[in-house]
Amino acid sequence: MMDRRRFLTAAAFGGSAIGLSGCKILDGLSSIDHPLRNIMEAANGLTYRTQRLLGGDALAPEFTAADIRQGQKPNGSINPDDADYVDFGAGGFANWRLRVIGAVEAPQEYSLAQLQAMPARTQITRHDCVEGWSCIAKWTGVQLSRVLDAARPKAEARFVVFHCMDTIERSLSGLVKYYESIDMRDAVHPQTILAYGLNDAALPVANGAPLRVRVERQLGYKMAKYLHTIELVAGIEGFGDGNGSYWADRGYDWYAGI
Ligand SMILES: Nc1nc2c(c(=O)[nH]1)N[C@H]1C(S)=C(S)[C@@H](COP(=O)(O)O)O[C@H]1N2
Ligand SMILES: [Mo]
Repeated sequence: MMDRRRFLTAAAFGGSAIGLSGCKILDGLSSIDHPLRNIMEAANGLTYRTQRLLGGDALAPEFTAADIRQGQKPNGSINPDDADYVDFGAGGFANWRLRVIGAVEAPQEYSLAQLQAMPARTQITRHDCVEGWSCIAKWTGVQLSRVLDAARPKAEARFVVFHCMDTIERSLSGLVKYYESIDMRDAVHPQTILAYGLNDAALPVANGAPLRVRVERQLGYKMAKYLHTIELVAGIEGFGDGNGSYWADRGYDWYAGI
């Protein structure tokens, strides 16, 4: 299969119509994605649809321990002062639970120890922040697909919403908690993990303790930290300002493919 970046380059140079008309020229090829149309129009539909057209399951590059040059640079919220978070942290996260709810047959609740007892996946990957920096780090966690399987998603489940404990914004209109969402394709991707370990140690508070998601084929802001609930939904318009993520609500692409 053709490398995705090369395909995108070829697509971009293959016809000026693509460049001029945005992603419209691909519309006829992506009728299977029809229910997602509104989201894709609002997001960067070219990369989203191109990746799905190509199968959507390519792996992000993985590196070796020698490629880890520094600790994972913390960004965004790095020390939540939300009361529930502070309480969980003070207790070593023993009382913290991850809830799996929404369009599922069997809602679940996990302690950190229960997640750590599930089969683990470790991967050394590069984190690319939209601000322009990258870090290679070693992440350990449980594949999201295992957690979703246990909850038995209903047929209508199309997206996974990640609810976080940190207040990312305090404005006149109130407090805003960080949230994110991905589609089921990325959710069941083998490298999409719920990480509790970073560089062979427990995930630090600054990087999202006790649990954060890794979505290795997208930009850093998709990788929600400080998780407390995973919600399966048919549509993402019911959260925040309706764009599927804290940063998408502020103008960034919902689909942040790299
Ligand atoms: N809950 C939560 N998740 C978040 C953020 C945040 O502020 N709050 N920032 C995002 C951004 S922009 C980036 S680059 C990464 C940073 O992860 P790190 O602190 O482990 O480097 O987390 C993402 N996930
Ligand atoms: Mo970021």
